[in-house]
Amino acid sequence: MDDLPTLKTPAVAEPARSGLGVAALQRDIVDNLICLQGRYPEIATPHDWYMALSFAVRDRMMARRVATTHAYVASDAKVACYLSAEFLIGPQLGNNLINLGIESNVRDALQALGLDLDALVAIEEEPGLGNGGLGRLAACYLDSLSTLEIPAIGYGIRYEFGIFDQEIKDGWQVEVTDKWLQKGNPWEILRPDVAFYVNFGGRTESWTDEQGRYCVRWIPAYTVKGVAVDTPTPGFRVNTCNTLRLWKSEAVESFDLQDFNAGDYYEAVHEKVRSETLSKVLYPNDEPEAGKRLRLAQQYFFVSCSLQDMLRLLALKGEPISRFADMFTAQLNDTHPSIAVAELMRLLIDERNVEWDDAWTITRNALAYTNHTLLPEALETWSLPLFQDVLPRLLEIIYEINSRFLDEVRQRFPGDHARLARMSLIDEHGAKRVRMANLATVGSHAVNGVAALHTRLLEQTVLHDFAELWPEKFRNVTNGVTPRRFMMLSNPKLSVLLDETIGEGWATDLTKLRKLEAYADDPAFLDRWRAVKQANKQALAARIKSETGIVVDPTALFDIQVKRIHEYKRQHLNALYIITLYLRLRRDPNLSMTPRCFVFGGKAAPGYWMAKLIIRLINGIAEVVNNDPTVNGRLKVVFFPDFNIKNAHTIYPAADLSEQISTAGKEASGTGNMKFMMNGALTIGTLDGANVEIREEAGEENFFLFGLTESEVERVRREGYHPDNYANSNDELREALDLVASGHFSRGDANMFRPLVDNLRWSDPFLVLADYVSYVARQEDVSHAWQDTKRWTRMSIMNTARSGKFSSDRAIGEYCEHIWNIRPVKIALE
Ligand code: M8P
Repeated sequence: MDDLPTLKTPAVAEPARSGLGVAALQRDIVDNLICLQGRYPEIATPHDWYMALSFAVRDRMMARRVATTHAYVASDAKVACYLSAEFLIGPQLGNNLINLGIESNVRDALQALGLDLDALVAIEEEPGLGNGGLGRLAACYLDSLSTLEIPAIGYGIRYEFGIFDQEIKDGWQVEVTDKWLQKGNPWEILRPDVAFYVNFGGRTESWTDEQGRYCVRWIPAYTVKGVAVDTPTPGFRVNTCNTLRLWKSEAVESFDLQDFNAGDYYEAVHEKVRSETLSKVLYPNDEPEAGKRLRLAQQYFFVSCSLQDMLRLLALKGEPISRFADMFTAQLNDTHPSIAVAELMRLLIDERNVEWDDAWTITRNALAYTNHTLLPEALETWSLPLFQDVLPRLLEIIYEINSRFLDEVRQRFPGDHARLARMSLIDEHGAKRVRMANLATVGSHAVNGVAALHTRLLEQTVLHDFAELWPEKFRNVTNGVTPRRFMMLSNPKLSVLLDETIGEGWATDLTKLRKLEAYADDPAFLDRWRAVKQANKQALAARIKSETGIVVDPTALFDIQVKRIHEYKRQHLNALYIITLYLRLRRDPNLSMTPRCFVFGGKAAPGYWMAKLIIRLINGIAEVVNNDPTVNGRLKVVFFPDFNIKNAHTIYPAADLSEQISTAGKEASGTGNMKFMMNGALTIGTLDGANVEIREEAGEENFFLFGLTESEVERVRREGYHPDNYANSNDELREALDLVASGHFSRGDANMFRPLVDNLRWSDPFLVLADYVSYVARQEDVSHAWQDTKRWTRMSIMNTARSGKFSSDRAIGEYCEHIWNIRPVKIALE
């Protein structure tokens, strides 16, 4: 017995599980290793230590979480519920340490154990529960909600498999399943006590009750159970610790049992598998595919659980149903949760006996809708037969909402049949479909776009008729991102420099960064600014080397485009510019040229062939350019595999130039553009999405603008766009396209990129060729500006200094004030 390892930690006065001192942390980490992991230090793997540490950190959030929940139940403050099919929260450990303010003590505690904090932070498998910007926005908003001490709950789906991991093989994207839960997730808390039933399929029956009320009963084909899985989300240096509540689907046990007893063992197992399938996998597209029954079921599943949970909490608060909208507001993150309109009506009418008109008032007052895209192919609609099959009762309710709504439109615009057809919740052109954006708009008291330009276009195009009917419903709330994760956590060197120059406090009032302007001509400050950027570039260069084997020069201009791969985002315009530079060097090997390192990153939807071909093209260019002795290292091209939140942490801080080059009118907002700006990158960009506001804030002298405006794009299209004319009238463009078509970047295979080149020449839906000349010209200005180090550094400082508007705290402040009417609740700890 004497040989067994024992707990050899010193006695510490500070309480277990909550003490924030170094010794208490050290003791509790070892305690966890032994008591939760069943390991001891001598044999513990880094992952064991990561888990032991994470549980120790999680413990430190628990008192806050309990106090927060208690305060919300006790107070009559309204709670903001953010409903989103995606929450791309990123790795949790580092962020939690920052928000709790215990990073330095934890580092010391680990050091005493012979461990390195950064190494443990790097081990974490990130929860990839989103596709891109939309899911990340939801996560930034959770951080701001807690930091601003706003009562809030995030509601979504606990996917067992998040967004796929991307590998690059032979230049092509290969998708690998994301097994993020394999080694366990220390941040989540399973709540078997918080569970709800959700019905699917079957039919409805109606009858009239004793009071003469028309009643409907839904007899479902099957029922699934949703169980809550909570992730605490602490605010930055406040006691508030809100909850991200994700629903995991399970089989309803009694169903299994019934079938089992009846002898139908296989049916019972099938039922279980079918139920668990619901929260199995995130759809890896950022636009809908026709007829995805499971996706509709996922949406309804998480929305129904969330609304039932809100009703449960209302009862817990001791409030009557009539006060629902005073106690809760539900923000719909795009149309993905818009079935909430019909489901809340169903819960109120069918299950709580509320009259239709009262239920409708409650529903509208409680719901608000954010639109994130104008792309016609991304506007969600569901085929009517599919909808009828999966959610028969909800379709009936949608019909009733529609009939009452169209009556209202008829009164306002008598005889305007075309308008009725456009506004109807059901699209009757061809095969009938349910229009989710119309449903969300009709069922909400507020509708917002995500950047000024986007909101204007929304009001002028997709939702024009609705904006005319209810102008007061529409607002803009320009997106924002959290400076805690995207500056403090990912760019610690910059954070220290900022603290030392303008004092602490900028991270919670980002407009304070303006104070930097006073230092923009201070040579000593400029040197320090450059040193920070240089160190970040070296770190990225090292990651590039280890991930791809490519050696890049950290003193070259780092020109970066990271985002989902999509034709409208025009990664291929960037690629054409690289080819242009390459051709210039081939023509004149002695050409003096600003050395550039082009970095790309981003995933393509698995079924999006053209996006995958663009990835292949970038890798083909990289292979040629990086190995051509004529180029002699002046150009480097890197496709950084598996762009995700974790990799983003090293990429944004290392950028000199941010590529925001979408076709004007297509990118609703963009949020990567903001992350680059905060970290001192200059932007080359079109007047699209939030770029417009970034340029306004930065000053036009600190932004490289190019390309057609949204109205020019429309005009060119109207007047007939012939991309081939652009190719023929510019030698460099024609040669670049010809070189791609020749097979030069595909090891001689002249067929590989044929579809891409033909598409650009003959169709070019996103006007790549129309913007080429203007893009190249602006890139020349970039190269020129880079030569003047002092001028460049000054511009870089100005970008950070003027990025304050793009904090998600500002955005959440606007939601609170204009849409939710919610105020902070201070949380006191015992
Ligand atoms: C749409 C879908 C439609 C159907 C099924 C799945 C979908 C998944 C995602 C989306 C979608 O719209 N995705 C977006 S919108 N991704 C984004 O990044 C967008 O939202 C961001 C946050 O507001 C904006 O910054 C981006 O400009 C916008 O494209």
